[in-house]
Amino acid sequence: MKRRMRLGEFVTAYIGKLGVSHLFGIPGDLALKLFFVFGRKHGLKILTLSHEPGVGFAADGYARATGKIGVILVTYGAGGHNMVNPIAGSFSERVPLLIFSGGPGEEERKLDTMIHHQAREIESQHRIYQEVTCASRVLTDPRRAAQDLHDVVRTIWAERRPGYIEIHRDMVDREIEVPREIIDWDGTLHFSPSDARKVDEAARETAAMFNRSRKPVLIAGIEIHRYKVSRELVELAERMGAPVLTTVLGKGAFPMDHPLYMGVHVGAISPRPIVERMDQADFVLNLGCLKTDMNFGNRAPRIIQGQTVWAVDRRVDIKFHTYTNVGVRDFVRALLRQELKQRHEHVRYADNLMPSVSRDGGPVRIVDLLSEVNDFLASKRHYMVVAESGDMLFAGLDIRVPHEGIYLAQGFYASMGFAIPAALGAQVGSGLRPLVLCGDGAFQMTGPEISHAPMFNANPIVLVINNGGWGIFRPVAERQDLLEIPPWPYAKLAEDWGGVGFVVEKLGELRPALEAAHAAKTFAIIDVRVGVDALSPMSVKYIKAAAKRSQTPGESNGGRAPARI
Ligand SMILES: Cc1ncc(C[n+]2csc(CCOP(=O)(O)OP(=O)(O)O)c2C)c(N)n1
Ligand SMILES: [Mg+2]
Repeated sequence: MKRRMRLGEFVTAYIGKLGVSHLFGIPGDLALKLFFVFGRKHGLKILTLSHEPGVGFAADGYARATGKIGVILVTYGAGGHNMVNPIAGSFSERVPLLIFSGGPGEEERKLDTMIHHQAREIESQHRIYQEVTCASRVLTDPRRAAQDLHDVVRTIWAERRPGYIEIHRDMVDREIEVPREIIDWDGTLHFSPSDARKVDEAARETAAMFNRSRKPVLIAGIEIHRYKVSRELVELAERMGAPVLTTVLGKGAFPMDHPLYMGVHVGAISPRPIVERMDQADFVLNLGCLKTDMNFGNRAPRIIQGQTVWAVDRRVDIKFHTYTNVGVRDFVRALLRQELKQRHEHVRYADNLMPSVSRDGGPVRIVDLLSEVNDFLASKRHYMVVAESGDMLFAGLDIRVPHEGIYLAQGFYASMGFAIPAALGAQVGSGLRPLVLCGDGAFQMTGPEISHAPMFNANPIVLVINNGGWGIFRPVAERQDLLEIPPWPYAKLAEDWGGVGFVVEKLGELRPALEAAHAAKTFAIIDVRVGVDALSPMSVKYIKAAAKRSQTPGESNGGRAPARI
């Protein structure tokens, strides 16, 4: 980096300092210059996909799997607006992304005409992004541009959320001033500091409550992951010797094969042993758990008054008071400095899987499919699992990825189309091979992005759970025909796109297909034909619980209550 640089070159060098290896994008005329500056030799590795939503999910998967910032480039308007949904998902689920958009230059703005790709006003796109980012700037001032970018990136890191930078095409070659502080900066970013006195007092109070309790439980949420405090959490859990649960969104924040891991807590619809253990709890320590409907089985979280500590969003709620300015990372570390009375509870892992007595023959049931996938994963290393929205979002809760494997899903925002592109980005960033659980409907949204996999040596194994439609709504739908989707030749498409394809019609064919996919160097699609009404045990519980709650007699849907999915 130099004191004076062209803006495009500065931005490329700056991203390099962040330790980010890849940039995800699709160019357009208003972003073309920047795209090619980014892509210069010795610049960044550029990954393009077919459609901006795929690009956004891929960058999100990269960020989730690596803990780095995912960087995106889109063109203005058509590209930028196409990208809004994935960014909104990353905003909700606290994924740090940096989005660059091109834009019209000064000369074009003076033409006194509308500029192609424009929606309402030139500034509209920036305004839209202000809703779904934690910081945003249009880089127009050569004296401030470097500092503006640096400010946005520091906020992205501190808040674990996307940030937006617009660079109009005539700015890319403009010379800018780079402050000495940025030239000297080593690329390290910091989380927001906590108030040390409050951290200590909150930790002391929490430790005292824990030490007095007889049946403590620990619940780990997504912030544990995002604030990179998983290792310390394992140490804390071992010091406490108490069972650890994760939330739906936080699945993967605690190793799934750790002896203290009990499973996923989904409020009242958790597996029975988890519900029973939670009922006995006289102290619940929630670390980094967002209070979302999905995390609590669509109910208000049951807070045992006076016996719950909740650390999230930089605050710690204890009994009826709150410590502000306490980040979960500092809180966990402070808890490790306390005297903790170690328990030695024998924890049994619990899920919803009760596979058929005979798992061979017969059509594939989801419960058996999940058991088969778990058996497969138990014997393998270097896999991650990515679960798509729809039935697989709930089904995935019963998947166990051993050996500290990564588990990715949009457990709250739940956008269809996430899994396949996210798996591509996650593999490129982490090197782990993704096993993707994807409904046929979701595959038809972004599944074809898998055709890019050979271009960047990615080889996910995709299980397309083929029930011929948007199956999760079948139990509550008045008209089944409205949920049907066209049959795609998924396995054949895999072959045509440079991968391998399998069709599985009987459960006994699944394991051989998984092993053959495992042995293949290319990506694989396994088209698993399941019954039209096949659903995972978790979805069934979720739908029943939702229906029970919202049932009002005499509704026009014949008493079938809508579930929120
Ligand atoms: C982008 C987006 N559009 C719509 C939805 C609503 N939605 C949730 S699940 C679902 C159907 C899922 O069908 P499929 O992928 O085949 O999974 P299945 O439940 O059949 O296994 C729909 C339309 C959504 N979550 N995201
Ligand atoms: Mg389906």
